[in-house]
Amino acid sequence: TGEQAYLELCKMILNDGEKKDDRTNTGTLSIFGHQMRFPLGDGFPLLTTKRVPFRLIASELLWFIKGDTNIRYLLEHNNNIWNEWAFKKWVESEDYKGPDMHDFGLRSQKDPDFNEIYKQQMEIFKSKILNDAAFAERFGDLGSVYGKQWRSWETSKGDTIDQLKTVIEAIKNNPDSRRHIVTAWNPEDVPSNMALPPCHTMFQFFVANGKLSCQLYQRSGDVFLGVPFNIASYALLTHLIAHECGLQVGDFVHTLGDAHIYLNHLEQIRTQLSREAKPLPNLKLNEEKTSIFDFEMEDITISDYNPHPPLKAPVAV
Ligand code: UFP
Repeated sequence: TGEQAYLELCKMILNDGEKKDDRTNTGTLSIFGHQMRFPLGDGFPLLTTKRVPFRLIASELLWFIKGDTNIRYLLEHNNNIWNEWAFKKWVESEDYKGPDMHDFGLRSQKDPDFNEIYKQQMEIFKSKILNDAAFAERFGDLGSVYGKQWRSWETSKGDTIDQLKTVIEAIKNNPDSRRHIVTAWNPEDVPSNMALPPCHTMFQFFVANGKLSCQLYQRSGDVFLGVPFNIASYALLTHLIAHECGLQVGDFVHTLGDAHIYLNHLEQIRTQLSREAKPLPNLKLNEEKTSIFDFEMEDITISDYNPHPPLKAPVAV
């Protein structure tokens, strides 16, 4: 089935991965330089060997596509995946008057009492973002993340470039071009103090036989937790752009730099590998919408998704 390429990557890392220290002090098994290919015509590549939360992937992608960098949109869609990054700015600011939150990521995993206090503060933070526009403006914005680089890349002259709109127009008007590229890696914005330098660094489109393909270069991939999201996200992006351009879908090609499994994910990966993959689900997009910039969650539907149960694992922070 269509997720075989992913399962083979997992096996390869378990067999040949080199033990390596990493920024998070968790330790990984890693390989360097790997490519997977997902023919999107065979079904939508949302893994079936464990449940992957498609709604979170779709609302995050729509957030990027809109060029939005404020977590308010995500919270309105019940999506909490970027909360910690904004929360950090708040608790480190003058405005924050609550209990000490230094190192909240590590401490909340290790200390159950602290975890309760942390969760309370996070709930306060979320409700302020949702209910107070001025607060959201100040503390909900993550700055130079994907939405900004895709839709309003800042030039040295002080104006902005809409890479996503430009690439879509080029696919329509000059499909054979070999320059259909969007880059999120902006060296000027990647000083060592940036919270999370972009993992998906650049992507390119290719048109042949009326089909649109996409290749992503991902510099670093957490193969158990991150990569299943990344595959589905770029597959969805490819479908959306093909839809707007009147093309069928070709392949999603996923190229990874450091492809790693964290040492505290090994058990979960083995469980997943013991499961039998099921048929891939199908994606349906609202035919009445033409521009991807007008898409909302209700315009995107996944059907026939009958995965194995979810598998939980700690996120390395
Ligand atoms: N990571 C992913 N996919 C993502 C994302 C993060 O796999 O979309 F945002 C993982 C890769 C790595 C960690 O394990 O997060 C980032 O750490 P580093 O910047 O040290 O590579």
